[in-house]
Amino acid sequence: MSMMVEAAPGQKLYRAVVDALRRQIETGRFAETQLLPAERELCELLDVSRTTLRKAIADLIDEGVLYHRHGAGTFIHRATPRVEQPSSRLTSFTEDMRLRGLEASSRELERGVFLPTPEEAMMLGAGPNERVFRLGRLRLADGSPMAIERAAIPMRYLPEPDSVGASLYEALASRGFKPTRGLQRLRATLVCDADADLLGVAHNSPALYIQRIAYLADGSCVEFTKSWYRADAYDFVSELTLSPPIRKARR
Ligand code: 16G
Repeated sequence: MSMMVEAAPGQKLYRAVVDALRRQIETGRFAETQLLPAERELCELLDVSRTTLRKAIADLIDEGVLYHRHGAGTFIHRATPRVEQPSSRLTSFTEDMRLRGLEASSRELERGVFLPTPEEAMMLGAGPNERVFRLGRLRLADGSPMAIERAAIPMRYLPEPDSVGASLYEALASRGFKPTRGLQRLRATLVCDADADLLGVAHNSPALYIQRIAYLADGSCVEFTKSWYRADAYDFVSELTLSPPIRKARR
């Protein structure tokens, strides 16, 4: 099985290797192990030098297609599930993934009780001395990173931060504080390098930055969360309706 590559006129040979490897990955050639064959084997397959291959692999690592694990080799990122999310429903990540038949999991980045930042105090309508519970998580679907979420909850709703397990909304619901209304702001952004590494995407990749403020039925604010969703994994879908006709007031 050879994978001969030929550079197009004006194209550098290593870029032709990038294209050839990407095609092979997309068509699932190395899918079984997710481990890229050894350098020597690939050089033979592609009939290129080590230097050319290494340059191509470095580009694919930058693009987030491959990643290197020290001492173990070069791996292919698992295909990320693409998720369509109605932007008008107040659901939790765990519920959203369950509805799609995907298993939600998290890697915890931060958990603790802090004095609020001015932004948190303002968004939560909390006093400057009212402590907040902060939870930062990398959220995964079937093991693939989807989003980074940093939530702040006034302590009075979650006095025992350790009681939060896999789902923040479940923990709030079990104390009778499930949010019933939310406001969400969404904008495009580029991820910082540290977040790109967590999300398994190339540096400077685009992301959807979302701020959610969630309220209880009595109007008090229970959650302020900032999230960075992978742009290649999430579609936020909105339903549009005609607004009801404006009636002229009768005189
Ligand atoms: C969603 C919410 C987030 C909330 C989380 C709770 C968006 C953009 N964000 O991801 O604000 O904190 O769900 O999920 O939808 P959990 O109950 O699974 O922890």
